[in-house]
Amino acid sequence: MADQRVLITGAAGVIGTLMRPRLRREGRILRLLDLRPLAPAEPGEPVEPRTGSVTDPAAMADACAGVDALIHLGGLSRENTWADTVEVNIHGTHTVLEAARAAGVPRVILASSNHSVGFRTIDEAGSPGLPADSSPRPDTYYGVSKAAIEALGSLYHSRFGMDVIAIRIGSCFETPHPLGPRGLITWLSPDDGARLFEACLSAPSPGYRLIWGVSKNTRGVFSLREAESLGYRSLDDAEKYAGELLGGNPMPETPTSNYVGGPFCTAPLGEPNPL
Ligand code: 15L
Repeated sequence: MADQRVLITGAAGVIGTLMRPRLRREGRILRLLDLRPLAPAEPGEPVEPRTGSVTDPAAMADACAGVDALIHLGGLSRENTWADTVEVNIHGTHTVLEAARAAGVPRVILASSNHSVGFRTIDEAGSPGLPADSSPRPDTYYGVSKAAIEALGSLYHSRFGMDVIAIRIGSCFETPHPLGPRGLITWLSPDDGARLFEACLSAPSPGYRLIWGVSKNTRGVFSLREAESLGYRSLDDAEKYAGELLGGNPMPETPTSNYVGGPFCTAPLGEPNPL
């Protein structure tokens, strides 16, 4: 059987770097695209490095040739100017989907974000958690761009029959620490991230899906049912870091702690920030 070829855009970014070793499989070639330099291939690592931008149709056409599935992580990962956000995230995702369609790539997995619904509240979550298809309530221009890419994915499924799964990713870092105690709610462990991407790659005929990308965190407020229906099983829980993150104190209450998007909800619109 021919090798499976999976293209990852934004492969040198935070999630791309965490996923690269974890998505390595016998019989799979990872084609890695980024503007930035990629770490060199390890001996025997089946990768095909490509340099290019997700906004460049020629680079995307080249990257999509012969690909069985595409994981689109490339783009701006936090707040930026409206112009840059539209260009890189919305126009970029359109360019990616268009290249995938033209090349006959049957399945695309899009990195959306919790910030497409950042103004939804933890209070409204209920059981089994905030539905994965809650309508958009973006908290930033960045969040608007993520809602737009979900819509683009839906369009490409409905018009062209492509399988498209948009993942509303929580906080995917090695540990939940980078954004403080909020990570106890939003963490997607890298190993769970890989389990989720594997489920998205292998689920038979998923059509268009919108799912949460989070671990089964004790303090989680997100429904995992939709991801589980694709075969995802989370094995991690941010709670093991609660002692370090809270030092025995309750979760701090801040003006934004009831919002899914946390501090993004008050960050100045259109200004790059370190969140
Ligand atoms: C995101 O969408 C960002 O890409 C990431 O840097 C984190 O800030 C994450 O959300 C989060 O909400 O923790």
